Amino acid sequence: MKNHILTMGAAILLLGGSARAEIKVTVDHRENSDATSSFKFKNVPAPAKDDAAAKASFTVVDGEQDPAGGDVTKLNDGKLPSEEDEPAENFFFNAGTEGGRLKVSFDEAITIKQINTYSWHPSTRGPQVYKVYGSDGAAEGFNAKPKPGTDPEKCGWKLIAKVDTRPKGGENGGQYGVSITDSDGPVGKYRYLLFDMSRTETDDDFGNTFYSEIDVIEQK
Ligand SMILES: [Ca+2]
Ligand SMILES: [Ca+2]
Repeated sequence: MKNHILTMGAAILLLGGSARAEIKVTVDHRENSDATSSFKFKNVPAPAKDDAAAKASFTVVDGEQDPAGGDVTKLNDGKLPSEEDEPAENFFFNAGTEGGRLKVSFDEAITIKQINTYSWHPSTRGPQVYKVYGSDGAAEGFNAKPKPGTDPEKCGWKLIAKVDTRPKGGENGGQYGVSITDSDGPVGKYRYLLFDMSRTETDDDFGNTFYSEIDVIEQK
C-alpha cells in the first residue's frame, strides 16, 4: 500500500510539470451515409498527393497482400476510392490472416510532422488497428524487416504510436482518418517507418482494413 501511494505521488508530480512533448493520435470518422470520395474530416486533414510518402517506397515485410485488392502503391498514389467498397483502390492483407507489417522507406531521414492514415469500408474492414514504429536505421543490430515474433523495439525501432479506431459499440463501417502528431513539435526524424497492422475482428475472415492512403507530412 505504501508503495502504491508513493507511485501515485510521483505520477501527480510528473503531470504537474508536464511541458513534455507527447504523441497525439487524432481519430476522425464519417458514417457510410455521410462519406464521400474527398475524405474530408473535421479534425484530420484530407489526404495529400504531394506528401513525403509519395516519393517513398512501400514494401510488405510480413503477411500476404489480398489479391482482391490493389498493391502497396495504392497507399501513396494520392488517389482515393470513389465508393465505400472498392477493393482495387485499397491495399489490405489477405482474408483469414492476422494482418501484417509494412515498411515505408525514404531516401534519407526526414523530420516528420504528421503521419496520416485513411481507410474506407462499409463494415468491419473500416476501422484501423496498428502500431507504427520509426527508425533511422543506424542502431547496431538494426533489423530492417522484423518478422512477427520479433519485437521491433528490440532491433532498432522506436514505437511512435498505437492506433485503434474501433468504436466501443454500434456500427463500425465508414470512413476513418487518423493523424499522428506531437504536442510540441515534430513526431521525430526517421528514415524508415514500420506499420504493424492487425485485423479488426476474428468473427469471420474479413477483418483486414481497407487502407486507401498513408500520408507522411514532412516538417519543412
Ligand atoms: Ca499521399
Ligand atoms: Ca491511394
